[in-house]
Amino acid sequence: MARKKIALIGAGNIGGTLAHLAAQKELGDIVLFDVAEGLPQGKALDLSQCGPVEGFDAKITGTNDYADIAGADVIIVTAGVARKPGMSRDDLLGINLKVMKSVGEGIAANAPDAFVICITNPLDAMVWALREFSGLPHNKVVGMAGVLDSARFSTFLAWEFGVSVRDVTSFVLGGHGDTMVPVVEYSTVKGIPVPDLIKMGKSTQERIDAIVKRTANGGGEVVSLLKTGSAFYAPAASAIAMAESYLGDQKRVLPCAAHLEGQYGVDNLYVGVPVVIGAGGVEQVIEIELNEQAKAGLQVSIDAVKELLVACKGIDSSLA
Ligand code: A3D
Repeated sequence: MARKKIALIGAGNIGGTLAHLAAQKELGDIVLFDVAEGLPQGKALDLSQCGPVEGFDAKITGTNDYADIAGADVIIVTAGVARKPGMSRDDLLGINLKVMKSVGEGIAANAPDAFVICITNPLDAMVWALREFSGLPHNKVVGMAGVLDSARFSTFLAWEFGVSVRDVTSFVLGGHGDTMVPVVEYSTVKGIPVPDLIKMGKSTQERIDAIVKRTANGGGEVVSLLKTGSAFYAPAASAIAMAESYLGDQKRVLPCAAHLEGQYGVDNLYVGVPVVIGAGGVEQVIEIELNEQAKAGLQVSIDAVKELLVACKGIDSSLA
């Protein structure tokens, strides 16, 4: 069987970490693409030299030419500018929209059969624009945010309850941003819902509320500590989980920014919801029942995403 090909568009902090993880897991051969000359080539050379030490077989190349992504099975997009302290994800909109245009065109011309995972912020708008610019089927273009946001939520819950992260399951819905909706009712420790754990005296509503708030500000907390960029280890690990589910037809249930066509009362918008990822790309969107508070939270989130799309259409008339 031919080796799979993973193309990484953007060879910055997340791109480099993605390449390392994909090589360690031997997901396939890896092409790192970036507009910066020398950056993808240098990282590819450095990472190739991890191979003999770590014992992985993966060909890693760096390029500034879209022709080299031809035939990619999975493409993960991190191209663009990351947040600096004091900058909101939405400030990035204008800059990264232009980047999505060039990336979308590069993918359409060279790898139209790929499964594309977008990470570039503001996520819900950029994944929508990337799909528009690339013209790929909606089920083959998806945004990474929910896996990361729920990983943050799960981490804090595991710390709170003093249990292994392996036994924590959590769900975060909605847009990636301050309006995300961590759903406490569907978050469990080994199947025991968090509200039941509160009743059992294992935590308090106030402490869980603080964790929900910390989760929604999870990206900002890392940005303010790093000062020179945004999180990259956990974002890369999250996108790799999505890529593995596609490549291995694992049919994992993962919260992702997926294209909604009527589900959750939303049409033609990318919003974070639980989906099944398998060989067919996004194979199912799972519509879970939400309580009134979560519904209202999701609506705020949807409205924020809608506003971003209006702004995108204002910047690039081809999207209108
Ligand atoms: P960074 O290390 O700056 O890497 C971005 C790379 O993109 C740089 O190497 C640039 O040279 C390159 N680039 C810029 N323009 C282009 C272009 N037109 N074509 C190809 N490459 C280009 O950033 P990063 O890796 O830390 O973050 C990448 C993106 O992910 C940013 O937009 C972040 O805001 C976003 N991000 C999203 C999440 C989510 O959960 C959604 C989390 C963390 C970061």
